[in-house]
Amino acid sequence: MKSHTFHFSPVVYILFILFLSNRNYIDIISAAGYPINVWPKPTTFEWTHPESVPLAPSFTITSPYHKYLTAAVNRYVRQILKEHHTPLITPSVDSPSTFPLKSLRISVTDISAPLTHGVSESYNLTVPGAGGVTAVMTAATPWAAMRGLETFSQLVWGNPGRVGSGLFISDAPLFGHRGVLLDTSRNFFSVDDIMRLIKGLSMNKMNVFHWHITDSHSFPIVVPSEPMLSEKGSYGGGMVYTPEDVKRVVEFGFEHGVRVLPEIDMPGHTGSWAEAYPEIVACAKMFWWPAGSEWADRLASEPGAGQLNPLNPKTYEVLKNVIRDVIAMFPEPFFHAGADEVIPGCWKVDKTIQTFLANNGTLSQVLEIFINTTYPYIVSQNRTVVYWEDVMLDDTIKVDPTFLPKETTILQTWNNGPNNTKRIVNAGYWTIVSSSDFYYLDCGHGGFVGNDSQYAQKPGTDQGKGGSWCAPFKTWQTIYNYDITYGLSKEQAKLVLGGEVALWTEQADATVLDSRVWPRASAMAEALWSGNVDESGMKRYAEATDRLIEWRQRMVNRGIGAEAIQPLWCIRNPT
Ligand code: CP6
Repeated sequence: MKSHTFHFSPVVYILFILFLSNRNYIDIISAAGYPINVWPKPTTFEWTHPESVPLAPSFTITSPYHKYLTAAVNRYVRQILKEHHTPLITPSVDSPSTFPLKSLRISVTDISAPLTHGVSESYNLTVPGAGGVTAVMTAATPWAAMRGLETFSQLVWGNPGRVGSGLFISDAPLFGHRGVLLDTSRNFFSVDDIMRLIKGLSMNKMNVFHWHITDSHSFPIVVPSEPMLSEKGSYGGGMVYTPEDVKRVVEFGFEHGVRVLPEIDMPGHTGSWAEAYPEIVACAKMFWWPAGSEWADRLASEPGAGQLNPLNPKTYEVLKNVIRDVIAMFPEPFFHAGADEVIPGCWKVDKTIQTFLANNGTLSQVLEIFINTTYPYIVSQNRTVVYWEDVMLDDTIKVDPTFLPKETTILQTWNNGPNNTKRIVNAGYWTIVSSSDFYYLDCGHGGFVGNDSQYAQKPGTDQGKGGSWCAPFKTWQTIYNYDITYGLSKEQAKLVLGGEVALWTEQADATVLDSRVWPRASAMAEALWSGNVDESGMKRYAEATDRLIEWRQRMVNRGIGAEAIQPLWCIRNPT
């Protein structure tokens, strides 16, 4: 016995060392251009002996029945069998095995977990080595199983299909909120465009579609009890979302594990409401950017932006109908009520507000009246309220924090990078990070927005300089490298729910939707899923580059028009 022990110990020891050192094997082979990629990179990916097995033509996936998971399973089986993804580099690691993988068996711990913030997305996936016939996934929830299905689908390539085998993946996200904002007011997007966006989100294991539905430019959602708003305030020509359209989007979201979080921006950014109700909107249709005005350089390019008048009771008649109807259309537990960029200049031109101010009222009080009337109404319908940070941080008009109970308020940050994130969590609020210096996707190459006569009146604007109103363009590396908890303590970082990249659409419509969003949103998707640093704390985007090129290729093949980020030469000549 003793000699046996003596013989085995070094072997076990060496195996253990090999096991430890091989934990990062995927990095090594990936750096060498190994073509099986998973994006976002799983937290743990053990693949000590990279090999592959054929995928049986009769390949099936089994899971417990669940309205949405079962739909996802059926979709993934079809996709996996027909995708035939051709990697940019032919697989160099393969096993001669002809024993096919026949099935993937999914078990779910909590089948009734609802799709909400913080629901577990954690899953384990084992694909057996050659000779095994069944891959096994254990998922915490149906939504976690959808993440695992996506991972499995990315392990398959070729025609006939092969699947990476002899591997174990244990995976869960760092942040629970990983989203994309799309503005459907500045330009209209069809339901098909939106569903394609949601499809892309789920491919990237993102879980929130933040739908910035309304703004000053158009009011595209049909609110059943206030039909005039979209009748008069939409762009017309069928550019509206009916309740049936919304339902299709919401259901599509569930089938993809993506929450659809609606935003009705208020009280600012409401010029479009004035088409139906001019009396509830202050400064509507006022020409924007009058030379020297105090709001001249403040805002995103706007028509008469307009702000709801908090002192007019009629405002709340309309608002309550809108809030109630929209909440009824979106089962999502968060409701985004905007509150960004409320500016003094607009309210100050309104007669009733002028009187209020003349009687020692303040603009902050005007906003407080608004928040105090709408916020409890939203909360009474079981919604957590999301506001833009401006509501509490704005220099000119902000509310006292007592108007914003911490339990039911999330502040979405977009200014001043890590500084404002810190201010928000220091004040004890949850936050979603959409820092405009890192996460705004909208800056394309379209120059300034607006017509020449506006610019002629805007002091200091010189179109001849050829700049862009929102430069610079954010590269995928800028997005990938951003650390949304930068400078926060561990305790403070817990208040950071996650992040959203944002596509404001003054200069984007369906023709560029995919390429503006992808693959840059993929960069955030990975950073918020498994981080942007390797085990030694180094930023890993050099390693990520090859994987992202391959991933972008797969997205393109799946019908997402993701932008090219490198000439093919680079992946054919890996460094
Ligand atoms: N619209 C609304 C916008 C923006 C915001 N809110 C915006 C501001 C600055 C830039 C891009 C977009 N267009 N409603 C800010 C939250 Cl650079």
